[in-house]
Amino acid sequence: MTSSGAVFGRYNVAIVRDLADSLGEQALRMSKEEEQSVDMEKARQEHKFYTDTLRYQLGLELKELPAVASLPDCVFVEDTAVVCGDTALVTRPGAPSRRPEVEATKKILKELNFNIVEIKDETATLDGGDVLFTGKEFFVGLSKRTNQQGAQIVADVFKDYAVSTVEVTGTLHLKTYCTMAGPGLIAIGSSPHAQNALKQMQEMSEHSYNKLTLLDDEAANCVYLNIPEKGHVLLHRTAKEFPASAKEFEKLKDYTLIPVTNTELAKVDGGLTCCSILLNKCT
Ligand code: M3B
Repeated sequence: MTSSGAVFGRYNVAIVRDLADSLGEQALRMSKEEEQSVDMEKARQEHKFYTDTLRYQLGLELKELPAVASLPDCVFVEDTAVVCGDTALVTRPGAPSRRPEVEATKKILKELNFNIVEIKDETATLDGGDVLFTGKEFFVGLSKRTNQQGAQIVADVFKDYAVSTVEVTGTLHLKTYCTMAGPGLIAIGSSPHAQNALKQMQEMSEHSYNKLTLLDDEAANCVYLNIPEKGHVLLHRTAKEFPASAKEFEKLKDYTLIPVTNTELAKVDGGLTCCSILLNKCT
């Protein structure tokens, strides 16, 4: 468990995973209708910028897992584990095709000496993209991918924290339109679906949060880190992709803002948080 003095967003290790060549053709997509084809070369460039940023600009040690062709969604490691303090809960993804993805994550987390908890309950489903840790408590989205039993396991494992559930509508995962943009600062999209999720969280919480409302739901999926010597750092979607939301980010004081383009993985419902599991490894 995190000691109470832990700095929110302080990470020194990131687990990431290569893109599978099969992603473009086979990755799961929420809406099959307006199917846009993924430019795989561009997707790789964008992913490289993301991992280079974590490694070279922010100084994290990267643990890079190889892709597996039979796992088209494997780049989205966030969904495979929930890590808090020295405990790692390996998930049971809601999409059966994604379940084998957790093996590689489990192995690396074991090597990193985390206490591993696995889900034995075969009725439980849990995707990491539905688990929001605010620093003070957890919110777990009940979605197409995560169910009540899955949320209950989060509560059983991370006993030091309150765990509340949120009905997720209109999208795949809770974190599609809601993440932490800083200590006590919730980034939230402005769609009725996102606002409804926020309302549920506020009603259930004993804590009060500040909020950063973004015009575009997708822009609310951002990655906050607190890096020694740098302080607040935020990876967020670019002004080219979401101009109005980028203007909001630019108002944040005392932040190192890093715009990150994510046009290609977005076509298969991937956001910025999806592509890493951030860890604080005390050695
Ligand atoms: C997305 C998986 C896409 C699979 C992540 C959270 C927020 C914007 N085709 N997984 N964790 N979703 O995304």
